[in-house]
Amino acid sequence: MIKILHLSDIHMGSGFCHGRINPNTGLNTRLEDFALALRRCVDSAIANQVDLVLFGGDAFPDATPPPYIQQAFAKEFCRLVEARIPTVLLVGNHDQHSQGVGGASLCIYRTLGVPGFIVGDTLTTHRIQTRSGPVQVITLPWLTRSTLLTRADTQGLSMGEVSALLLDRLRVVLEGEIRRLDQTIPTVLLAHLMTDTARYGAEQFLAVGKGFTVPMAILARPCFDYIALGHVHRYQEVCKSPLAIYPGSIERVDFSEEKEEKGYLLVEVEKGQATAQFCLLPARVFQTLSVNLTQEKYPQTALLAAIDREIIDEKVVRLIYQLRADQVEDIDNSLIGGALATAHSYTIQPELISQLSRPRLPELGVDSSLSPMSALQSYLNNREDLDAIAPDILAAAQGLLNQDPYGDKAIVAPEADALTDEQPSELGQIVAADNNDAQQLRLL
Ligand SMILES: [Mn+2]
Repeated sequence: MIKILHLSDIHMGSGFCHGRINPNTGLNTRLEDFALALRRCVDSAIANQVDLVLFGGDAFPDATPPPYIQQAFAKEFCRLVEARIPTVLLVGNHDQHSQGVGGASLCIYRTLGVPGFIVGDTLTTHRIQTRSGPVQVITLPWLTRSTLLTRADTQGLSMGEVSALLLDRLRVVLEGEIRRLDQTIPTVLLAHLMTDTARYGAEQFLAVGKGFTVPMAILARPCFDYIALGHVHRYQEVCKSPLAIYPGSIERVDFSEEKEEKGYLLVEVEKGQATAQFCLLPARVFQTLSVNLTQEKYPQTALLAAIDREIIDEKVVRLIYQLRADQVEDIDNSLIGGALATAHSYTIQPELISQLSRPRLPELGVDSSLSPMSALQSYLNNREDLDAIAPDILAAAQGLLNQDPYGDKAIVAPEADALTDEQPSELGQIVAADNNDAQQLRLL
């Protein structure tokens, strides 16, 4: 029996906007939170004397993290070298350069020849000798067009056709790996991907429009004893036989993960079966406070009372309150900030509610089967104030829709956190003037 610690989606260096500078270290507190979460995973691997650590990809927010963030990551993983625990680092979409091959930020471990460390940046089988015997790990990094296809293969094909071709190639290459497996020893597939059986999570929201999903049916082969997944940030089991699990991220990357539990997996694998135990990590708590003040006679008092009812100490707090235009003068922002001072960090988002707010456009209803472009056209037909820039908006939207998700230029809103965090998409910026409408568009 092989004992494995499986973790994923570390995203070290993300979400600095939710932290502050620690005066004792000069570091952003969110970097310290993420490093602590990783330290707890490594502590557990050592304390439980696991035979193998599998990391499911997305080490950093991008392929070129600054050295001090690389260092925070390496400092924890290197303890596994000292403990002589073999480790596989899989390359996720955040670890890849948008062009070229390979995991830029993780390849340093191969270059340095770190003993026991394997970097999974190609679809390959690794035979690993552990204290409890041999195990085979097939690494399947985030697939891009250039991983399995040549430029000539995809000439003139639509996005959908490229995805279908990529899946066909995946089937063939995976089959090749499977035929070469040693049937007598435990086998794990370690993959960074979106699968069709995954439920809603931050990365799936990001995946809208990117759309490359690998059907579980391709992966769920009886020769695999366990499928260790990465990419989706919410912990979930996506297949029972063979057992396939996303452990999720180890810390909350943004507010879309507010209600998710964070942790890692301890897995026991032997030929023909696997069992997994989810181990909770005490991640930083995120909390949204929503307060509607539009009916309040004393909005400031009501807002302070609403904050006072909550325990916000050491949490990342997002205060969203609605008020009428004539109430704006009643709110003293410094008092609100004072009331939130015990939070780890906070943001305040006032939302002005117009008393003359227009009803939603019936043609943009939720059942609508409109294409994104005709939905945008309907929206613009009802916004005379945007007439002058309507052609530009339509052209920009068409440009976004034409972007090839596997191509070199696919930089626009590649991830969900890009949409919800600091970098709004171009479309987001154009419609951001009217928040309700922006949300309506995004739902399309
Ligand atoms: Mn990912």
